[in-house]
Amino acid sequence: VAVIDVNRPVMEANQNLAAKNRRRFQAAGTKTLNLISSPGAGKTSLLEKTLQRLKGRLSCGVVEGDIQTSEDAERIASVGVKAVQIETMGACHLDAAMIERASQAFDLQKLDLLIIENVGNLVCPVDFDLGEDMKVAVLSLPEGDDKPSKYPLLFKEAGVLLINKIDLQPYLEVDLERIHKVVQQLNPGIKVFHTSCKTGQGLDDWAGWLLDWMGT
Ligand SMILES: Nc1nc2c(ncn2[C@@H]2O[C@H](COP(=O)(O)OP(=O)(O)OP(=O)(O)O)[C@@H](O)[C@H]2O)c(=O)[nH]1
Ligand SMILES: [Mg+2]
Repeated sequence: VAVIDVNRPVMEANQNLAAKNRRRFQAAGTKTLNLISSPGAGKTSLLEKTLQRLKGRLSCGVVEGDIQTSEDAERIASVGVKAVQIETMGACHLDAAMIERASQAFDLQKLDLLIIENVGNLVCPVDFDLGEDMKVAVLSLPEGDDKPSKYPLLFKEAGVLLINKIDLQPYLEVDLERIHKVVQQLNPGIKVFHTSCKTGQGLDDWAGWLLDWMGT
């Protein structure tokens, strides 16, 4: 019996386009991040806070991915950073072709850092390389301490994990030690920050680490 893997051609095409994006970004000297989390973990909030801290240090641009609406791009624009919205109209992740198109809106030669906020989803976005330099995972405390073991791939592939909404810890029965233990097992090299967009905890440390990573 011949079994046809219908996923393979799609993934190969994406991989080729991602490689093309990566070459274009590298040639222009633009570093890229792919921000991934469940819906509502705080990606856009973290972006707003991070971009405020990078102001005057780096020239940044943002690509926003959502199933519908341009609300997130408007939030980013209101902190004074150019943002392009992709509405996937049902697709649960961004792909390299979408990024190729959206990134045409930027003059990459003048851009130090392009941050891509993926569609809120802990699973599908991880499978689609966009041509980024690094994946940044966000896990918010209310999601529970079992998420890294139940959805391991993102935590394996990310260079950084932001454990967000840390201000809610007193109200939740979440075992933070368990999150750290599982994440370390999955990915010993990962850098982890505790962050809160409410209290500001961890945001200076994260932004400082990012500036170091950028080589500034
Ligand atoms: N208490 C608390 N609330 C937060 C924090 N960060 C974000 N929020 C709230 O969480 C909600 C979702 O935040 P967003 O930044 O929109 O989350 P997102 O991951 O961008 O959401 P999608 O783009 O829809 O996937 C908002 O009501 C934020 O105000 C935090 O650190 N602490
Ligand atoms: Mg968002």
